[in-house]
Amino acid sequence: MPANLPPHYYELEREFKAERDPREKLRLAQELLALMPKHKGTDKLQAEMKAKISKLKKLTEGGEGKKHGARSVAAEDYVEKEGAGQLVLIGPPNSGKSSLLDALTHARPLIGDYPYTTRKPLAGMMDFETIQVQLIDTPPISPESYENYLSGLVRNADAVVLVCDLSAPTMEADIKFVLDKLEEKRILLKPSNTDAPDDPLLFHQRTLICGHKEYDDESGEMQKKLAGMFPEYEIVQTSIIDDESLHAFRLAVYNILSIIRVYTKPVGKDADFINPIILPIGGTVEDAAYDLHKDFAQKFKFAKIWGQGKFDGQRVQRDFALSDGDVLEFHL
Ligand SMILES: Nc1nc2c(ncn2[C@@H]2O[C@H](COP(=O)(O)OP(=O)(O)O)[C@@H](O)[C@H]2O)c(=O)[nH]1
Ligand SMILES: [Mg+2]
Repeated sequence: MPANLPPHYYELEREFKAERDPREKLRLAQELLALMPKHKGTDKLQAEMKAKISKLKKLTEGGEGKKHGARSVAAEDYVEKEGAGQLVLIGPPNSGKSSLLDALTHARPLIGDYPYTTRKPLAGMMDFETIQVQLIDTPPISPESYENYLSGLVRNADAVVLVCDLSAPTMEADIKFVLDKLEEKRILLKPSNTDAPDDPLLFHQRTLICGHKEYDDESGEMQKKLAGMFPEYEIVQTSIIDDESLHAFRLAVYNILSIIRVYTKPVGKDADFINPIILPIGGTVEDAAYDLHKDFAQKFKFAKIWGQGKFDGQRVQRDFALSDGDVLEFHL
């Protein structure tokens, strides 16, 4: 029985064979397995790929691999999510990724006017009003450097910030290189609110474009170039010495996450405006209850709501779609 593999399977398989980084190899193997049609003709292929996956897993976990002298691989392609969302800062060398992390969070990355100061991903929490968003600083993407774990980080994040250096005469070529490199890794950046086709070979990640070091672009010429490169994207202009621009950055990050903040109040008491429930835009009363506790989502009878465009204490049902800033009082 013929295996009938989809044409892009072979393309991916070539990449799998050439890949030397065990983590990336593992990811490719998992993709290959997912691409295999599940029928008798592929039984053997499936079994072989599963065996490879299990070997690669052992290797990347540092278990058996170590015994045979293979190098174990640190899990740098994955940072545990914290807060209301996770964004990865990427870009060419010296564009200001580490400086932004430094200005916006309590993390203290190394900053240098020489490239390749940053070697490992570093996470920090950025405050925005009542929530915190996780930012991850990363090593640069350039012809001299691409850390393989970046692909995993970018895929796993909720969104990407592409940090573009408005003071660099080579900005356009540098950014083009980043985009090409990501595409080679089958990652395409996209503006925040666009739907992407469900393509097993291409991963679309929503992206905020940041034009950094805005004061070094007095004529505004580089800003124009950036807008020309990214006509459909939201672009935020920043400088570490301009607090207003940093606030605009926080807001843009919040917007790209496409989330709402919903607060709860005990019956007869004041609302807790400190720890909002974070839901995707369109989240319902039931989703909010589920976030509190899954049993609770089954138990409650109705909720009362306070918020813009509602009567104070209006009764709402489970499927009611919430808005940012709504306050809920659950009734059992
Ligand atoms: N003029 C200006 N320089 C900046 C700004 N942000 C960072 N830099 C400088 O740009 C250089 C590279 O910064 P860094 O954060 O290490 O860049 P990274 O390689 O992208 O992490 C350093 O010399 C910083 O001081 C900014 O807003 N304005
Ligand atoms: Mg850096």
